[in-house]
Amino acid sequence: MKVKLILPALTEARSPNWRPIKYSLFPPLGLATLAGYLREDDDIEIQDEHVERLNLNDKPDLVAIQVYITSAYRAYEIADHYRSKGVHVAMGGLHVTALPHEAGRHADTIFSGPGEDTWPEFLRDFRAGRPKRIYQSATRSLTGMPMIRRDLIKKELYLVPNSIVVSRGCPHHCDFCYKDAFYKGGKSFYTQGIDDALQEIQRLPGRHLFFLDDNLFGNVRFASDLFDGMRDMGRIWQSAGTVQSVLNDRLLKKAVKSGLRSLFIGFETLNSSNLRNHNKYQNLEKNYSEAARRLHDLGVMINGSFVFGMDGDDPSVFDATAEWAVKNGIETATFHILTPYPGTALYTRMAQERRILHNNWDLYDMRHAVFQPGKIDPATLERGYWRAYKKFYQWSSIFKAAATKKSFIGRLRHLAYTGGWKKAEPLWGFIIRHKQIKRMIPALENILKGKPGLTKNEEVKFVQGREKMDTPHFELAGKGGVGHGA
Ligand code: B12
Ligand code: SF4
Repeated sequence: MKVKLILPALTEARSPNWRPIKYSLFPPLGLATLAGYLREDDDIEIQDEHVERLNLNDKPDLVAIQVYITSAYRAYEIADHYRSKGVHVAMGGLHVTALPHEAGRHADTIFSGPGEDTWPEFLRDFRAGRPKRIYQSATRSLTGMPMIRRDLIKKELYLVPNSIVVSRGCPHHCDFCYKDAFYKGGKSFYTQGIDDALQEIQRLPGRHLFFLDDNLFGNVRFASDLFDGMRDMGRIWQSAGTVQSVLNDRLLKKAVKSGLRSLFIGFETLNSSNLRNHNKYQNLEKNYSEAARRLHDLGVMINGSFVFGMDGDDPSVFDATAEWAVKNGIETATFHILTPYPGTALYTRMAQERRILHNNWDLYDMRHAVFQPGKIDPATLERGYWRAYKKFYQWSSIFKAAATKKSFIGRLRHLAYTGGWKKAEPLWGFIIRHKQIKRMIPALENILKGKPGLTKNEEVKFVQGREKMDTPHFELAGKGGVGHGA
């Protein structure tokens, strides 16, 4: 059977002349996971429009499309194209789960929720010639999953080919998060077996890993066993976590010993009434500065995530947030405009209050105000969002933030990382266009590596681990890299 798996891109990532580096970071892990359920003799192709031009002239037996909100219209265009040729089109992912009726108009089969239970069931039905219209995920488990078909990924097109997820979902319930809507009807937080997770890690070449888990630290026991198991692997890794998880000193130290070097943290807002309004109770009364300090003391860089436009925000929020991030030596910041994704509690509330401005999904990209904010008007919100970025990434701020680092090497690392990341977009564009991205991996990996802030004893052990890692086995594979998620 000939099967084509497609990850469509949003408009800005399709331009042959200009693609922001963030679209060349991660391969389509979800589709490679689904490919694992196909047979060895199936003819499978994965195409990711973020990094390659799609070939739409073929006629496979089955096309499966992953749909995010910002690529929904493009996904529908591709689906309509294949259906007009008589190809069976299956669609799934976050946006399909949120709006099954909308997606259903463009597909023969739609999937709600994660695909590990429904996709194999569909494949059996499809091969037997009786595929259903809708498959709803209910049984959630990562046990006994087939191997992810990483061999189908064009690794040379990505800066972070070693992305990995060892859990799904998160134990929290922030009202703006896609999570509760996506996992409705079953478990909303579950992990792989620890041995399976460690084996998956061991199979990955190179030294650098990026865990894309929503909250890698969400199950303390699992995380603790995972970090123990990774301790002597000599890896360098990045992931996402909460402020709460960082304040768990023991777990954090274990993470650092196992190679944590950069963490994406959902600070979201410095205003506690905002936290309450959005169900982000896990951040309440947590000392953000203390969390940042602990990470920096241990040599871990921070990508701080902040959301603008919550009801408690007034026009001072943009400067105040950027200044806080600089003062606390945050290396990279990701600012977002609050975006009510359909299916979330936030969307329902905003719709009831008649505050949704439009449903043009292209603009639901966290850079546009698509709802009426409380104390600011939408235009001010958008302008303030860009101003915060400008303020945070101007050289004077970068130097100021770097100056908070205790050692000279720490300051240098900050400058190299932040400067290289945001100030070099044109260079990244050139590198992507000339398909040279994998040449950048070792340089970036070196910056990321840094020096963990451990005690003398801990450091001796760490260096021993690193020496083990610097064997030809790892160097030959030579993959790895650096980067941050959405
Ligand atoms: C990595 C990542 C990216 C990467 C790359 C995406 C990629 N290559 O897949 C980059 C940096 C490019 C990116 C960009 C953006 N991202 Co992003 N990203 C993620 C992240 C962190 C991980 C995705 C992942 O790999 N998950 C692990 C795999 C195993 O799961 P999966 O992909 O969901 O696939 C499973 C199911 O969805 C399902 N499934 C999916 N497709 C299909 C199809 C069929 C037929 C079937 C049966 C099943 C099925 O089965 C799979 C196995 O269970 C998620 C958060 C998250 N945890 O998912 C955010 C997330 C997907 N991103 C998000 C957003 C908003 C964006 C941006 C708009 C941000 C921005 N302002 O630029 C852009 C635009 C993306 C686009 N193209 O439209 C939102 C999506 C919201 C929504 N409702 O769609 C998320 C959920 C983050 C969040 N919490 O808000 N992102
Ligand atoms: S902590 Fe993060 S992943 Fe978990 S529900 Fe909140 S926003 Fe979503």
